[in-house]
Amino acid sequence: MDSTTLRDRTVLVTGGAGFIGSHLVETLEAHNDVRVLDDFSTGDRTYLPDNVTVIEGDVRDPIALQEAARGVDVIFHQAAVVSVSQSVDEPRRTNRTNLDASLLVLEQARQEDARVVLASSAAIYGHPSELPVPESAATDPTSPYGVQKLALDQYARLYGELYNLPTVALRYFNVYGPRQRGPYSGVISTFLEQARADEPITIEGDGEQTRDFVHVSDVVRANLRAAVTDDVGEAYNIGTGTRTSILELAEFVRDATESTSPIVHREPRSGDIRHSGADVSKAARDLGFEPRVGLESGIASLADGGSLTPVSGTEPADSNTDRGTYS
Ligand code: UD2
Repeated sequence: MDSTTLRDRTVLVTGGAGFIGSHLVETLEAHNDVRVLDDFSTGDRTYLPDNVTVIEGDVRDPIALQEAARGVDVIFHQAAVVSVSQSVDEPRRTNRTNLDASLLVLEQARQEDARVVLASSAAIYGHPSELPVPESAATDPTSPYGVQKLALDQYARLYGELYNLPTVALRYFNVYGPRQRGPYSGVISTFLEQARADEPITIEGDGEQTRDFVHVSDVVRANLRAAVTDDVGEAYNIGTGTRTSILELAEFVRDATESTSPIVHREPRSGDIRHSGADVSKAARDLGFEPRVGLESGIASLADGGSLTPVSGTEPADSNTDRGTYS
């Protein structure tokens, strides 16, 4: 199966001006009629190519959603409040965006007879009961954000079973890449900023905790595959299968930036997940998903200015090397 078969379709990307959404839009727009629904609360208009149709609005607004989704073939539902701590502070408000709006998206897709690819999360596993964690593992979220994503993930499956709606939920692990910024942007962008500013790199706890860091270009590829797979009604882990400790990560960032920033340790984050890593065999089998960007080269390319094209050596020979195109 070839993901470039997603051509000549009308597609909607909710949260299309955000970190992951905007990369997806950039890739889709080469061959498809792309619409973006975004309220620009965290997204950025400058990320959007000129030829996409922008509907400025809130994904919780049924009227805006109806307008954006009219006649589409596929909806990529990326809009969310991604901050775990915000969900702890405001469970009801974040539930409205992360869950109520997702139900609206699923309902709208029923109206339009459209496929839906939804952004789920590794957060649904909480402290994983096994490593690498397969999709069949116990789910035990430790935050409202995790509960909201778990409900979204389950609704996606249920809409397939009850209403025959083709859905695919992608359980993202720790996504990183260009355009990730802001206070909730994740450890890689924090470390890069610290190293560039010659400030200490701040490790929370002993740094032995591990994560599965996946480059946004690989996440885009997974979305494209999900848009064409016959294996609908399923959820897939989207990571790399490789775990990296935060200490190792700090060293990668120092090397990539040629920084002499010292590494300092702070109090561990309360409730931090100790280890997280994806079993990606189901995505490999059903979606033909294969992560291509290794962490060291991904960080090197970010340190280098964050070109969208994965750095050389990470692309197999058959890949499309157009800037911003992830085949
Ligand atoms: C990720 C997701 C989050 C949710 C969660 C589910 C990101 C950005 N966040 O949170 O949305 O899905 O997984 O479990 O992908 N750290 C430091 N120093 C810093 C910042 C972080 O040591 O300055 C540590 C932090 O304590 C943690 C690790 O780095 O152990 C990763 O932190 P994160 O905020 O990037 O991502 P995570 O896994 O908590």
